[in-house]
Amino acid sequence: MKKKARYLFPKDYMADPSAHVFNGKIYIYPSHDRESGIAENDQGDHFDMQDYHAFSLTSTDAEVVDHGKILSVADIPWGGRQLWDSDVAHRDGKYYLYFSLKDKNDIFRLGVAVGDRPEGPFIPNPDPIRGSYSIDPCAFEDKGQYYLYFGGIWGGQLQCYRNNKLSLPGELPQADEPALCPKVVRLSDDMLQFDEEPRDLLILDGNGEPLLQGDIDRRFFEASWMHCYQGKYYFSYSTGDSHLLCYAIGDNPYGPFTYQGVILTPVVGWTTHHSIVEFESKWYLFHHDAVPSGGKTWLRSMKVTEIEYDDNGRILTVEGS
Ligand code: FUB
Repeated sequence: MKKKARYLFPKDYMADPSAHVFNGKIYIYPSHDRESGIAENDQGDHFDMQDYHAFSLTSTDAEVVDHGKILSVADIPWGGRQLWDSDVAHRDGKYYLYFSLKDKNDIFRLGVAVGDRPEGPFIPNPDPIRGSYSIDPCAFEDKGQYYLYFGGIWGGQLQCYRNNKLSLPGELPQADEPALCPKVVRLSDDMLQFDEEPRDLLILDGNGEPLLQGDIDRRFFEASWMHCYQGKYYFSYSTGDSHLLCYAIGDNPYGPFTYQGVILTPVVGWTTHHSIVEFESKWYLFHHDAVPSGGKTWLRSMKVTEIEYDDNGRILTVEGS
């Protein structure tokens, strides 16, 4: 029988958990929530995080090891404020931590920091990734090539870009127009830059039409994740203001992807965010909610629960708490 979802680190507030299996252990790279006293607004100023910790565990039941601080805003030469979601990739013995951070002009960029071990420490590059923007990088390896998926609307600033160029004042499409797409880009062999212009990742409905901006229960908002299951590519994401984690399936890392359904119904708190990883032949959803903080949306706690697929490869919906 499937076990109940488990809070992973009750001692502190950690959100947006990106989980990977490195050297036979699960490593988790979350955002480190804190009480900053900044009032809540639609730009997300209250998510004012300043550092990251790395965590590991030998099984989903095992004790969670906190490896301590692996990167701080203060270490990042171009950094301004708000260390949001991050992710880590492993290539040729090095670990690459990709992160979202506002620069000194309050523009979100993606940065990269390099370490020799999965638990860090990570040394940041002196500049953000050239041509990067918005938030929520997800690193994904496929047949020896590495890709980043990214983007987030509202406070994540994706609406301020068209064709990868800043386009102010940054309006969302109308409700009956195609939704803003998440982005996908191949990384350079040294893992430090984009190797091409970021591309739109199209999410289609069952009729092959792009999801519309007004389709708030299905269109992309933020929190990209990619995993493969039985040869298919599963792109999953948050719908933000309708508080769902959804997924779409494609045949290759660039897509297009066809919308399939809900992975996780709304949790306590405004944001919902996740990663999906296979460990010892079971599949797990790492996510967060704001139950332990009494619903404070900016103080979230990371959790893990097992997920299952049906015979057609559809993910069985998990009820959020
Ligand atoms: O944690 C800050 C932001 O909240 C993340 O970058 C978003 O995905 C949302 O979870």
